[in-house]
Amino acid sequence: MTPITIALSKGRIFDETLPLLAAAGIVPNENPATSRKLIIGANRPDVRVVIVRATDVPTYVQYGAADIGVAGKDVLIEHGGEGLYSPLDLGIARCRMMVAVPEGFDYASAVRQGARLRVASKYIRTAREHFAAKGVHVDLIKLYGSMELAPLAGLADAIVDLVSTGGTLKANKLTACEHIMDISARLVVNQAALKVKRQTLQPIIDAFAGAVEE
Ligand code: PRT
Ligand code: MG
Repeated sequence: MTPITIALSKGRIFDETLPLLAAAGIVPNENPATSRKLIIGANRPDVRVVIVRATDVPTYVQYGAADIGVAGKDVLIEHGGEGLYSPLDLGIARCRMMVAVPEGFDYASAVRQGARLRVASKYIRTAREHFAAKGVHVDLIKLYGSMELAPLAGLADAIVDLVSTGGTLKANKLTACEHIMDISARLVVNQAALKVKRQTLQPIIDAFAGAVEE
């Protein structure tokens, strides 16, 4: 039996991947939400799950420290996808990448007037491509979290962030003014592992694909 390693982040990615794993006959022994373990065994002795930060999933898979993983499209775009095969949109952890500004800020007219906007985001690559395609002049400021604070504290005019219910924007008196893209999580596979461990990996990929289609 070839052992395989699956990289997941705790929280919504882990929770929403559980039914897909179950379809492949894989049941993790513990939930990282309650366990502090970073390596979790499963009902199948040949399978282990490593718990990493969401942004680190593509890196673990790229270098072969994990054979497969689940990562948001947002994370994959910022990573660049080198060495990764990404065969499946899993349709989980859905949200939208949006531009947001303080309530009352007239984004459309600022853009029309060719104003240079300061935009804070964790998603610099996505933001750069979006504004370049629209011909909007921006200075991008890299943040690692709590983007919603940036306009309130005077750090930026706008943010690029993920929006799900819209509750976080609302609570901070921000409003979404532009849709950049829909986001969902993808299966990522190490390209070399797919060749060497195909007998073990392909049935898992197929089971995920079947579960997604339902
Ligand atoms: O939380 P941590 O800093 O450890 O890492 P992370 O935020 O990268 O991980 P996690 O588990 O929060 O997100 C993992 C993946 O879930 C992301 O890469 C996205 O692909 C996806 N996802 C889906 C989301 C959301 N929905 C989401 N709503 N990721 C983050 N959010 C955040 C958003 O950034 C904002 O702060 O939730 C807030 C907005 O939510 P609403 O419901 O108030 O609009
Ligand atoms: Mg988070």
